[in-house]
Amino acid sequence: MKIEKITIYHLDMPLAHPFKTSFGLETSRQCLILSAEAGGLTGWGECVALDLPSYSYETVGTAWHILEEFLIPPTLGSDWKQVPELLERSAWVRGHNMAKAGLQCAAWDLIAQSEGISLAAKLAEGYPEGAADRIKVGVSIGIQSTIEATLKRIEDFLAEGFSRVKLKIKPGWDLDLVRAVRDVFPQLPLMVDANSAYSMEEKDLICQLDEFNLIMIEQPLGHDDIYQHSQLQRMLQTPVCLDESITNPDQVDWALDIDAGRIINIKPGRVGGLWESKLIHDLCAARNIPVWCGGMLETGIGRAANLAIASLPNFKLPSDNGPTRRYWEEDIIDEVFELNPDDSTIAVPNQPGLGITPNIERIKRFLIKENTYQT
Ligand code: OSB
Ligand code: MG
Repeated sequence: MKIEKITIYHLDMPLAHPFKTSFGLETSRQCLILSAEAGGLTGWGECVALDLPSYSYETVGTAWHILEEFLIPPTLGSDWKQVPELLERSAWVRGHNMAKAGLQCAAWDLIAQSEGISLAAKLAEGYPEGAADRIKVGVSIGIQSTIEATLKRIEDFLAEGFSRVKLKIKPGWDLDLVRAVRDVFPQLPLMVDANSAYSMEEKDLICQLDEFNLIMIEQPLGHDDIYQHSQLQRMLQTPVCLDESITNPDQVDWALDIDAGRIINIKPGRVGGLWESKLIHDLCAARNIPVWCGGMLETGIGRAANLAIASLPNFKLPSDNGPTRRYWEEDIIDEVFELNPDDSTIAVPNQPGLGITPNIERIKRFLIKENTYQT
C-alpha cells in the first residue's frame, strides 16, 4: 500500500446540545478530518484534539503542525503492508497521540477497504469471538444549570432508550447531584466523570460517593497522575476508571501494577491510535480488567472508528459513543447512527473499512481551512 495524497480539513461544527465539563463549555466542535488516497481508495480519519488544550495538551493547531511537519511526510509514498509497519516511521515523534491516531485511522480504513472487510472485522482478526455486531452505549450528561434540569435530562434519555448514564461532576456539583439522581433512579446504572477536577484534599468527599452504588468514578484526580489514584482506590469501594492519565499501553501496566484503577477508558485518540487501543484492550483482558470506549464528541468518522474498536471482546462496559442526533443536527457522513432502544445499542458498521460515506459538500460547509499533500 502506498499513500499518494493526504488532505487535512479543519472543521468547526455546531453541536446540537452544548456540553459542559469541569474543564469548560463546548458549544461547537472544532476537529481535523483526514483523508488519505492510495490505489484508487480513500481512507478517512478524525483527529479528536479540541480547540483548547484543556482535556489534553493537544489542540487542532498543534495537531495540524505535527501532521504537516512530521507525520505526513514519512507517510506519503512509503510502502507498507499492515498498519503497524507504517507506524514505525513516526514512532520517533514523542506524544501528540491525537494527531497520530487521526492519520493512523485513515490507514486502517484503507487497509480494511483493500481487503474488502469492515474495520471491526480487521481489528478483530485473531480473536476467536470475532467482533460484536452491535455495542452497548450510555449517555454522558454534561454539567447542567440545576439538579432539576439534570433529572429531566436523565428522564428524557431513559425514555429514548439509553440504559446507562454518566454524570459530569466537579467540586460543588457532586454529592447533592448524585444523591438526588439516586433518589429518583435507585436502579439506574450510573457513573460519574470528574475530568481531573479533584485533589487528594477532597478524598473524604470522593469516598462519600461510595454510598451511591456507582459503576465507576472516572478520572477524579490529576490528568497525569497514577500514584495518587492508587492511594485513592485503596480508600474506595467503587472502581476508579482512568481516562486522561492513560496515554499508552505502558501506563496501563504501571497503573494496574499499583491498583490505580480497576477499569480503563480507551479513547483511540488519547492513546495514539487503534493499534495502541488494541494493545491496551489485550493487556487489560489478560489482567481481567474490563475496558470501555470513551467519546470525544466525534463526527461520524471518528464515531465509526470508535464503534469498530468497541466491538472487541473485552469492551465489557457501555461506550459513550451515542447516536448521531445526540451530537449533530448535521453530520459529515451520509449514514445516521441510531440507538436501538430495546437494548441501548448501536450497530457496528459492517461495510468495508469504516463503512461510512463522508459527505464532501457538508465538510466544505463547516470548513475553516484545508490543505493537500502529495508525493
Ligand atoms: O472525559 O470522557 C470525557 C468529551 C470531551 C472531552 C472529554 C470527555 C468527553 C465526554 C463526551 O465525556 C462523551 C461523548 O462523546 O459522548
Ligand atoms: Mg472522561
